[in-house]
Formats: sequence, structure tokens, C-alpha cells
Amino acid sequence: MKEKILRFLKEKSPQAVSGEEISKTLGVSRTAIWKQIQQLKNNGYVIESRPNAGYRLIDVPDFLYPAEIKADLETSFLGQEINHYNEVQSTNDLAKRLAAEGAPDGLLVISEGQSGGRGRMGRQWSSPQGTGLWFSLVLRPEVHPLETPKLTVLAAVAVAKSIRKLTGLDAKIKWPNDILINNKKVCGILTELNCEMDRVNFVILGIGINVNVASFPEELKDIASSLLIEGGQSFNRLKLLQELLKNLESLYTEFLKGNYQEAWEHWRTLSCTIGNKVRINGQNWQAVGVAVDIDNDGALLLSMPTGEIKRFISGEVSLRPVD
Ligand code: BTX
Repeated sequence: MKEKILRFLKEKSPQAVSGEEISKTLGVSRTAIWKQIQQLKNNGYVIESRPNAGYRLIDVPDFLYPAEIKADLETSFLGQEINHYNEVQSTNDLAKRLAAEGAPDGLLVISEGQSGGRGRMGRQWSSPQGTGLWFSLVLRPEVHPLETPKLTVLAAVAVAKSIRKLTGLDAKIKWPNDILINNKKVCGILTELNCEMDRVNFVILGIGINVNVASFPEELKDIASSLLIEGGQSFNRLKLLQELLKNLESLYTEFLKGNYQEAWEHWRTLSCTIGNKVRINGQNWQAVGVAVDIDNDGALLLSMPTGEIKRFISGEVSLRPVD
């Protein structure tokens, strides 16, 4: 009911609408409307109520409420179900638990802040309140587990495309899971898999984007940035999320049909890794070479000093000058 009233107020905005009109249109009592309006106000919506004019929506809070996300969401299943929180430890952990309990394909788990946001290999992901997009998607692709690294490629392309479209900033992809602007990380992607030998139970696709983060802790200052810092203005988190879900659903649907070519080509165009001499670090190994391509499976191909082409499926790439 609250969502319906909100939609109605938005349709009429900037005009006021009387309690009677809402009551007639939506078939609820005026007392019920009054109660829902109070709840909306408690949630941060600024609604003017005047005895003779009725209700007028003045301002919408900068929160990622499901009703706001869904209002202009152009997807058929990604983000059509949403769990929104003010603060969680990690949306990936929560989504994993919900997926194990049977959460549907496409569930969006999103939080205004994370107290224990995670990167790869147990690293921390800084996720301050109300300034970024910190979310996880539950996906249940009917593909072989070996196909799932491609999901990180799809996500990276969707993020970079969406940032470029909505901000005009030059977002680039650093293999395998970072989005950089001016060589600083503005987004990280954490893809986690739950599978059997030959089938996927679910994938948790975790995405963290520094949208309106104004400053970073000392240890991140040199490597991290935000859209706000790079663009010199704040950006609408909702619009970015909606655009991203739309782009991702389109790439993902094609991928499920066996069409991965478009995403792959986009990845290569947006890559800041290809063509550079890079160092790649694993947990107890290191290699240096020129990044020549990613292959169809999302693996990085390095041309080694010996001329041999080596294939890497994981690792941390450093783009800093290599001696
Ligand atoms: P990663 O392992 O590639 O990157 C983690 C590293 O990035 C950290 O060690 C630190 O150096 C740096 N870092 C930490 N926080 C930030 C930040 N806010 N911006 C830029 N650099 C940072 C990348 O892992 C994957 C991150 C995924 C985060 C999402 S948020 C929603 C979901 N829930 C969750 O717990 N993780 C994912």
C-alpha cells in the first residue's frame, strides 16, 4: 500500500493530491492513508500535508529503498526482488545464506553500509554508510561451473558501461575484477560460487562502487577513488544501480543463450590491462609479461619474455611500471 501511495504522489508531483482522491483511486480509508504517509515521512520522504490541499511530495530521501529502485527498473528478473538493509556485515555473506535457503534467481541484497565488506582472499572492502552501492545478486545460471568466471567479465562490462553513460567518466576495466578511473579503483567485484561437480547451485555476484564517497582512509588514498572525486559532483545512486542492472541483465541473458561474444568484445575495448607490461601476483608466485588478450573463458593471456603465451585464470595484476 505504501508503495502505491508513493507512486501516486510521484505521478501527481509537484501538484498536491487530496486524501479523498487517493482514497477513491486506491480504495483505502483516509485513516489508512494518513498512517502510511506518516511512515513515509519517518523513512525520510518530505511530504507536505495541508488541510485543504492534501498531500504533496516535496523530496525523496537518498536511500536505496526497494520501491525507489523498482520504480524505474527496466529488468524482468534482476532486482525484481530486493532485500534492503541499513547496515550489514557483508551483503555477499547474507546473499549466500539466503541463496542456501532457496532465495530466487535475481534477488538483490543491498545495504547502505557494510561493517565487514569483503574483497577477494579475505581482504577488506571499505563500505561507508549512504555513499556507495554495496550489493550482491543471487544468480542461478544453468551452466557448467567452469563457465562462471565469465560472470565477472559480464559484471565488469556492465559496471564500466553504466558509469560511462551516467557520469561521462572514463571508466576502464582492470583484469579481472576492478573498475578504474584515472588509474584508481572505483569499483570491485567479488564473484563467489556454490556448485557441484558439473552444475552450479548458485553464484553470488558482489559489487561495490564508490559513488559519493568523499574521502578514503589513509591506506586507500593512493589506490582508491570515487565517482564524486573524479567527477567533481555527486551522482544519483539509484539511477546508476538501475542502469547497471539493466545492462547486466541484458549481457547475462545473452550469455545464458550461449552468446558471450558481445560482452567479450566490450571487455577488450574497455580494458586498461591489454597491451601493457604487467606483473601478476598469485598467493605464492609471480609473473611478468605483456598482457595480450583475455580468452573466451575470461583468462588473461600474457606474452612472456621467452615469447611463450601463458594463460592465467586468477591473480592480482599490477599496472605500475614493471622493471
Ligand atoms: P579485491 O580483493 O580485488 O580488492 C580489495 C582491496 O581493494 C583491499 O585490499 C584494498 O586495498 C582495496 N580497497 C578496499 N576497499 C576499497 C574501496 N572501497 N575502494 C577501492 N579500493 C578498496 C574487490 O576485492 C572486490 C570487492 C567487492 C565488494 C563488494 S561490496 C558488496 C559485496 N559484499 C561484500 O562483502 N563484498 C562485495
